Amino acid sequence: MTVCEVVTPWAYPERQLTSRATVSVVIPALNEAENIVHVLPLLPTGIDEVILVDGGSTDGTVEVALSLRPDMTVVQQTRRGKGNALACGFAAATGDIIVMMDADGSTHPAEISRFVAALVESGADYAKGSRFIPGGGSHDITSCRRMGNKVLNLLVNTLCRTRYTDLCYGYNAFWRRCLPAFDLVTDNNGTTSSSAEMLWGDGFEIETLLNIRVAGAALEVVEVPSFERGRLSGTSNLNAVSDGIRVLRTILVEWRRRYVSSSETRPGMGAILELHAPRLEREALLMNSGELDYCGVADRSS
Ligand SMILES: Nc1nc2c(ncn2[C@@H]2O[C@H](COP(=O)(O)OP(=O)(O)O)[C@@H](O)[C@H]2O)c(=O)[nH]1
Ligand SMILES: [Mg+2]
Repeated sequence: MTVCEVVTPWAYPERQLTSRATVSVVIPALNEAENIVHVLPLLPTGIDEVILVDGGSTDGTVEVALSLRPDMTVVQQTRRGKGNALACGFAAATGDIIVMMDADGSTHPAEISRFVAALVESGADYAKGSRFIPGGGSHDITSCRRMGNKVLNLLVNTLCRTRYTDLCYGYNAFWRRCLPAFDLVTDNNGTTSSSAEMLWGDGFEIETLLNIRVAGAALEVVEVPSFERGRLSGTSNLNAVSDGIRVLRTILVEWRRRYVSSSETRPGMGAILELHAPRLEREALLMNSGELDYCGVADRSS
Protein backbone atom coordinates (compact mmCIF):
# COMPACT_ATOMS: atom_id res chain seq x y z
CA MET A 1 0.00 0.00 0.00
CA THR A 2 1.34 3.39 -0.86
CA VAL A 3 0.27 6.94 -0.35
CA CYS A 4 0.33 7.62 -4.05
CA GLU A 5 -1.87 4.90 -5.43
CA VAL A 6 -4.65 7.21 -6.28
CA VAL A 7 -6.51 7.65 -9.51
CA THR A 8 -7.21 11.23 -10.38
CA PRO A 9 -9.01 11.46 -13.66
CA TRP A 10 -10.29 14.99 -13.20
CA ALA A 11 -6.90 16.46 -12.43
CA TYR A 12 -5.13 15.12 -15.48
CA PRO A 13 -7.92 13.97 -17.78
CA GLU A 14 -5.47 12.76 -20.37
CA ARG A 15 -4.49 10.04 -17.95
CA GLN A 16 -8.07 8.94 -17.52
CA LEU A 17 -8.52 6.05 -15.14
CA THR A 18 -5.38 4.24 -16.07
CA SER A 19 -2.89 6.26 -14.11
CA ARG A 20 -2.21 7.47 -10.61
CA ALA A 21 -1.27 10.89 -9.31
CA THR A 22 2.41 11.26 -8.62
CA VAL A 23 3.57 13.07 -5.51
CA SER A 24 6.58 15.35 -5.01
CA VAL A 25 7.57 16.46 -1.53
CA VAL A 26 9.49 19.74 -1.27
CA ILE A 27 11.51 20.28 1.91
CA PRO A 28 13.37 23.56 2.49
CA ALA A 29 16.29 23.10 4.85
CA LEU A 30 18.85 25.39 6.39
CA ASN A 31 21.23 23.64 8.76
CA GLU A 32 18.84 20.85 9.73
CA ALA A 33 21.22 17.86 9.76
CA GLU A 34 20.23 16.87 13.29
CA ASN A 35 16.55 17.03 12.45
CA ILE A 36 16.26 15.74 8.92
CA VAL A 37 17.80 12.49 10.02
CA HIS A 38 14.57 11.83 11.94
CA VAL A 39 12.24 13.19 9.27
CA LEU A 40 13.26 11.37 6.12
CA PRO A 41 12.81 7.81 7.46
CA LEU A 42 9.18 8.66 8.26
CA LEU A 43 8.21 9.60 4.72
CA PRO A 44 5.49 7.28 3.46
CA THR A 45 6.46 4.79 0.80
CA GLY A 46 5.30 5.53 -2.68
CA ILE A 47 6.34 9.15 -2.82
CA ASP A 48 7.67 9.66 -6.30
CA GLU A 49 10.06 12.50 -5.66
CA VAL A 50 11.66 14.11 -2.63
CA ILE A 51 13.25 17.50 -3.22
CA LEU A 52 15.49 19.02 -0.59
CA VAL A 53 16.09 22.72 -1.15
CA ASP A 54 19.27 23.68 0.59
CA GLY A 55 19.86 27.21 1.78
CA GLY A 56 23.67 26.82 1.89
CA SER A 57 23.75 24.63 5.00
CA THR A 58 27.15 24.26 6.63
CA ASP A 59 26.28 21.42 9.03
CA GLY A 60 26.19 18.58 6.53
CA THR A 61 22.41 18.66 5.98
CA VAL A 62 22.74 17.67 2.33
CA GLU A 63 25.21 14.84 2.98
CA VAL A 64 23.07 13.41 5.80
CA ALA A 65 19.94 13.65 3.69
CA LEU A 66 21.56 11.94 0.70
CA SER A 67 22.96 9.16 2.84
CA LEU A 68 19.43 8.38 4.02
CA ARG A 69 17.74 8.98 0.73
CA PRO A 70 20.13 8.63 -2.23
CA ASP A 71 17.25 9.03 -4.67
CA MET A 72 16.53 12.51 -3.39
CA THR A 73 16.87 15.57 -5.62
CA VAL A 74 18.93 18.35 -4.06
CA VAL A 75 18.26 21.86 -5.27
CA GLN A 76 20.27 24.94 -4.32
CA GLN A 77 18.12 27.99 -3.89
CA THR A 78 18.75 31.07 -6.02
CA ARG A 79 18.38 33.76 -3.37
CA ARG A 80 17.88 33.68 0.41
CA GLY A 81 14.92 32.77 2.60
CA LYS A 82 12.39 29.98 3.01
CA GLY A 83 10.09 31.44 0.38
CA ASN A 84 12.76 31.43 -2.30
CA ALA A 85 13.69 27.87 -1.28
CA LEU A 86 10.10 26.73 -1.77
CA ALA A 87 9.81 28.53 -5.11
CA CYS A 88 12.96 26.76 -6.34
CA GLY A 89 11.67 23.42 -5.10
CA PHE A 90 8.30 23.90 -6.77
CA ALA A 91 10.03 24.79 -10.05
CA ALA A 92 12.04 21.56 -9.90
CA ALA A 93 9.11 19.33 -8.94
CA THR A 94 7.60 17.01 -11.54
CA GLY A 95 4.82 15.30 -9.57
CA ASP A 96 1.12 15.89 -10.14
CA ILE A 97 0.79 16.85 -6.48
CA ILE A 98 3.35 18.94 -4.58
CA VAL A 99 3.50 18.73 -0.79
CA MET A 100 5.52 21.33 1.12
CA MET A 101 6.79 20.49 4.57
CA ASP A 102 9.60 21.47 6.96
CA ALA A 103 12.84 19.70 7.75
CA ASP A 104 12.95 20.41 11.49
CA GLY A 105 10.58 17.65 12.59
CA SER A 106 7.66 19.98 13.27
CA THR A 107 5.58 18.73 10.34
CA HIS A 108 5.03 14.98 10.55
CA PRO A 109 5.54 13.09 7.29
CA ALA A 110 2.68 10.71 8.10
CA GLU A 111 0.26 13.56 7.47
CA ILE A 112 1.24 13.65 3.80
CA SER A 113 -1.38 11.00 3.13
CA ARG A 114 -4.03 13.26 4.64
CA PHE A 115 -3.09 16.12 2.31
CA VAL A 116 -3.00 13.88 -0.75
CA ALA A 117 -6.34 12.34 0.15
CA ALA A 118 -7.87 15.76 0.68
CA LEU A 119 -6.84 16.89 -2.81
CA VAL A 120 -7.90 13.69 -4.50
CA GLU A 121 -11.18 13.17 -2.69
CA SER A 122 -12.41 16.76 -2.54
CA GLY A 123 -11.22 17.82 -5.98
CA ALA A 124 -9.86 21.01 -4.41
CA ASP A 125 -6.86 22.76 -5.91
CA TYR A 126 -5.07 23.56 -2.68
CA ALA A 127 -5.00 21.62 0.60
CA LYS A 128 -4.07 24.01 3.35
CA GLY A 129 -2.83 22.70 6.67
CA SER A 130 -4.47 24.18 9.72
CA ARG A 131 -3.47 23.87 13.36
CA PHE A 132 -6.67 25.54 14.45
CA ILE A 133 -9.45 23.23 13.31
CA PRO A 134 -10.55 20.07 15.11
CA GLY A 135 -7.81 17.46 14.81
CA GLY A 136 -5.08 20.07 14.52
CA GLY A 137 -2.83 21.65 17.11
CA SER A 138 0.66 22.89 17.87
CA HIS A 139 3.44 22.27 20.32
CA ASP A 140 5.67 24.69 18.44
CA ILE A 141 3.84 27.98 18.26
CA THR A 142 4.56 30.59 20.91
CA SER A 143 1.74 32.67 22.38
CA CYS A 144 3.14 35.76 20.64
CA ARG A 145 3.15 34.03 17.25
CA ARG A 146 -0.29 32.55 17.90
CA MET A 147 -1.69 36.02 18.58
CA GLY A 148 0.07 37.55 15.56
CA ASN A 149 -1.15 34.76 13.31
CA LYS A 150 -4.70 35.25 14.55
CA VAL A 151 -4.72 38.99 13.88
CA LEU A 152 -3.08 38.64 10.45
CA ASN A 153 -5.44 35.78 9.59
CA LEU A 154 -8.43 37.94 10.48
CA LEU A 155 -7.06 40.75 8.34
CA VAL A 156 -6.68 38.47 5.31
CA ASN A 157 -10.13 36.98 5.79
CA THR A 158 -11.64 40.45 5.98
CA LEU A 159 -9.76 41.94 3.04
CA CYS A 160 -9.77 38.94 0.75
CA ARG A 161 -13.10 37.43 1.81
CA THR A 162 -11.48 34.12 2.66
CA ARG A 163 -12.28 31.75 5.52
CA TYR A 164 -8.81 30.60 6.42
CA THR A 165 -8.20 29.43 9.97
CA ASP A 166 -4.39 29.37 9.90
CA LEU A 167 -2.64 31.90 7.71
CA CYS A 168 1.02 31.30 8.51
CA TYR A 169 1.49 27.56 8.33
CA GLY A 170 3.99 25.79 6.14
CA TYR A 171 2.39 22.37 5.69
CA ASN A 172 0.32 22.49 2.51
CA ALA A 173 -0.21 20.61 -0.74
CA PHE A 174 -1.52 21.48 -4.18
CA TRP A 175 -1.79 20.24 -7.72
CA ARG A 176 1.28 21.26 -9.70
CA ARG A 177 -0.99 22.77 -12.35
CA CYS A 178 -1.70 25.58 -9.84
CA LEU A 179 1.87 26.92 -10.03
CA PRO A 180 1.11 29.65 -12.64
CA ALA A 181 -1.32 31.22 -10.18
CA PHE A 182 1.46 31.52 -7.58
CA ASP A 183 3.56 33.58 -9.98
CA LEU A 184 6.81 32.93 -8.08
CA VAL A 185 10.14 34.16 -9.43
CA THR A 186 13.20 31.95 -9.07
CA ASP A 187 15.56 33.82 -11.39
CA ASN A 188 18.41 35.73 -9.71
CA ASN A 189 19.94 37.43 -12.75
CA GLY A 190 23.10 35.41 -12.53
CA THR A 191 24.16 36.52 -9.04
CA THR A 192 25.06 34.02 -6.32
CA SER A 193 22.33 33.05 -3.90
CA SER A 194 24.12 34.66 -0.96
CA SER A 195 24.53 38.04 -2.67
CA ALA A 196 21.19 38.12 -4.48
CA GLU A 197 18.75 40.56 -3.01
CA MET A 198 15.71 39.02 -1.32
CA LEU A 199 12.56 39.59 -3.32
CA TRP A 200 8.98 39.82 -2.21
CA GLY A 201 7.87 36.36 -1.11
CA ASP A 202 11.39 35.07 -0.48
CA GLY A 203 11.03 35.09 3.30
CA PHE A 204 8.60 33.61 5.79
CA GLU A 205 5.81 35.64 4.20
CA ILE A 206 5.62 32.94 1.52
CA GLU A 207 2.65 31.10 3.02
CA THR A 208 0.66 34.31 3.32
CA LEU A 209 1.54 35.25 -0.24
CA LEU A 210 0.44 31.84 -1.51
CA ASN A 211 -2.80 31.96 0.43
CA ILE A 212 -3.71 35.36 -0.97
CA ARG A 213 -2.75 34.46 -4.55
CA VAL A 214 -4.70 31.21 -4.28
CA ALA A 215 -7.75 33.21 -3.24
CA GLY A 216 -7.11 35.83 -5.94
CA ALA A 217 -7.06 33.12 -8.60
CA ALA A 218 -10.32 31.70 -7.20
CA LEU A 219 -8.74 28.31 -6.60
CA GLU A 220 -10.66 25.89 -4.45
CA VAL A 221 -9.15 25.40 -1.01
CA VAL A 222 -9.71 22.62 1.47
CA GLU A 223 -8.35 22.90 5.00
CA VAL A 224 -6.66 19.85 6.48
CA PRO A 225 -6.11 19.44 10.24
CA SER A 226 -2.44 19.23 11.08
CA PHE A 227 -0.57 18.82 14.31
CA GLU A 228 2.62 20.81 14.53
CA ARG A 229 5.26 19.26 16.75
CA GLY A 230 8.08 21.14 18.40
CA ARG A 231 11.25 21.60 16.34
CA LEU A 232 13.45 18.62 17.29
CA SER A 233 16.64 20.61 17.83
CA GLY A 234 18.09 24.01 17.07
CA THR A 235 16.19 27.27 16.93
CA SER A 236 13.71 28.78 14.54
CA ASN A 237 15.00 31.04 11.78
CA LEU A 238 11.88 33.17 12.11
CA ASN A 239 11.86 36.50 13.92
CA ALA A 240 8.34 37.16 15.18
CA VAL A 241 8.63 40.93 14.85
CA SER A 242 10.53 41.47 11.57
CA ASP A 243 8.92 38.52 9.83
CA GLY A 244 5.53 39.53 11.24
CA ILE A 245 6.00 42.94 9.65
CA ARG A 246 6.93 41.28 6.33
CA VAL A 247 3.70 39.28 6.53
CA LEU A 248 1.68 42.42 7.25
CA ARG A 249 3.28 44.20 4.28
CA THR A 250 2.59 41.17 2.12
CA ILE A 251 -1.08 41.30 3.01
CA LEU A 252 -1.39 44.98 2.19
CA VAL A 253 0.65 44.82 -1.02
CA GLU A 254 -1.06 41.67 -2.30
CA TRP A 255 -4.49 42.96 -1.39
CA ARG A 256 -3.83 46.19 -3.29
CA ARG A 257 -2.48 44.26 -6.26
CA ARG A 258 -5.23 41.68 -6.37
CA TYR A 259 -8.32 43.46 -5.17
CA VAL A 260 -7.85 47.20 -5.49
CA SER A 261 -5.62 48.05 -8.44
CA SER A 262 -7.43 47.45 -11.71
CA SER A 263 -4.15 47.56 -13.65
CA GLU A 264 -2.97 44.52 -11.77
CA THR A 265 -1.49 41.68 -13.79
CA ARG A 266 -3.61 38.76 -12.70
CA PRO A 267 -3.02 35.25 -13.90
CA GLY A 268 -4.44 35.23 -17.42
CA MET A 269 -7.97 34.02 -17.94
CA GLY A 270 -6.45 31.22 -19.95
CA ALA A 271 -4.48 30.10 -16.93
CA ILE A 272 -7.55 30.18 -14.71
CA LEU A 273 -9.61 28.24 -17.20
CA GLU A 274 -6.86 25.73 -17.54
CA LEU A 275 -6.76 25.39 -13.79
CA HIS A 276 -10.42 24.60 -13.58
CA ALA A 277 -11.14 22.81 -16.81
CA PRO A 278 -9.98 19.38 -15.65
CA ARG A 279 -12.64 19.33 -12.98
CA LEU A 280 -15.37 19.57 -15.57
CA GLU A 281 -14.70 15.92 -16.16
CA ARG A 282 -14.92 15.08 -12.53
CA GLU A 283 -18.58 14.47 -12.07
CA ALA A 284 -18.85 12.09 -14.95
CA LEU A 285 -15.78 10.20 -13.97
CA LEU A 286 -16.79 9.97 -10.34
CA MET A 287 -19.47 7.58 -11.49
CA ASN A 288 -16.58 5.15 -11.68
CA SER A 289 -15.84 5.90 -8.06
CA GLY A 290 -15.05 2.27 -7.34
CA GLU A 291 -11.85 2.89 -9.20
CA LEU A 292 -11.01 6.04 -7.31
CA ASP A 293 -8.97 4.24 -4.79
CA TYR A 294 -6.92 5.79 -2.09
CA CYS A 295 -4.56 3.63 -0.09
CA GLY A 296 -3.22 4.39 3.35
CA VAL A 297 0.32 5.14 4.33
CA ALA A 298 3.04 2.63 4.94
CA ASP A 299 5.75 3.86 7.22
CA ARG A 300 9.18 3.31 5.67
CA SER A 301 10.61 2.65 9.08
CA SER A 302 8.29 -0.23 9.84
N1 LIG B 1 16.51 26.45 2.17
C1 LIG B 1 16.12 27.21 3.17
N2 LIG B 1 15.35 26.72 4.14
C2 LIG B 1 14.97 27.54 5.16
C3 LIG B 1 15.35 28.88 5.23
N3 LIG B 1 14.81 29.43 6.35
C4 LIG B 1 14.13 28.44 6.95
N4 LIG B 1 14.22 27.30 6.24
C5 LIG B 1 13.59 26.01 6.51
O1 LIG B 1 12.20 26.22 6.59
C6 LIG B 1 11.64 25.38 7.58
C7 LIG B 1 10.91 26.25 8.62
O2 LIG B 1 11.86 27.11 9.22
P1 LIG B 1 11.93 27.37 10.78
O3 LIG B 1 13.20 28.08 11.07
O4 LIG B 1 11.70 26.10 11.53
O5 LIG B 1 10.75 28.39 11.00
P2 LIG B 1 9.42 28.19 11.86
O6 LIG B 1 8.96 26.78 11.65
O7 LIG B 1 8.47 29.20 11.31
O8 LIG B 1 9.79 28.46 13.28
C8 LIG B 1 12.80 24.57 8.16
O9 LIG B 1 12.87 23.34 7.51
C9 LIG B 1 14.01 25.44 7.85
O10 LIG B 1 15.21 24.70 7.76
C10 LIG B 1 16.19 29.39 4.17
O11 LIG B 1 16.56 30.56 4.14
N5 LIG B 1 16.53 28.51 3.18
MG1 LIG C 1 10.03 25.14 12.40
